[in-house]
Amino acid sequence: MEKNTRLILALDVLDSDEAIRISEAVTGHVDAIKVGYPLVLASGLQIIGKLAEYASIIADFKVADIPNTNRLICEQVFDAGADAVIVQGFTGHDSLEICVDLARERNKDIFVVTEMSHPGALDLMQDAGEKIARMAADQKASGVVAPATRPERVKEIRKIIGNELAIISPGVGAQGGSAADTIMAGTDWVIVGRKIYQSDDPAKAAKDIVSEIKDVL
Ligand code: BMP
Repeated sequence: MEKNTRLILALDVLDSDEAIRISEAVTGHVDAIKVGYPLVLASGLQIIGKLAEYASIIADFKVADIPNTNRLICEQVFDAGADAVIVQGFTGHDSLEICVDLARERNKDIFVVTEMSHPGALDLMQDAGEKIARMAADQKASGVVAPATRPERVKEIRKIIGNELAIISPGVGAQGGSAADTIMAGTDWVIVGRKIYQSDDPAKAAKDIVSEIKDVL
């Protein structure tokens, strides 16, 4: 994934025509499009290949199973045309390792969820987040997912993983996080969904976020 705009669109719409229309509109303003369960369950796995014409595709399936099942899932998703898969880290080193090995074989990326961006992540996940970040670094994953709603946690996670791994951060806009603050805290890409795809002018919404990012670089 090329680091140009430092913006990833989270495309959680349900209709494939709408997904294609928005993807076309934001081409050049985003470095990747994150596609997850809402769109894939509503419109089929083949949507990944269609959207890959517009940007790199990060498949957000938060894969969280035993190693063999994780491998089967990642194979399907890479075969469908995704450039990267998001996996959970809390399942442990072996479940992660099999995904990272497969991605390496295929020249693809794995991003590992550390601590999530919603308030409930503080109940259980935050305690494990730093350990998961360390594990992702040990296993040489491509990067981690860390919350834009808590830039101070992005800073902590950056200290743990160093500069070899990327950080991608959801939680900007609808969840209250700021793109500029998250970039300044050390994230590589911010992930933005509703603020872009619910806008009357998704291209302008994306452009505005990119200029906010450029202002602090
Ligand atoms: P929005 O900007 O509309 O809040 O979308 C954020 C996107 O990032 C959603 O697809 C959500 O599932 C995802 N996400 C998140 O919000 N927080 C996390 O910790 C991890 C995520 O993948």
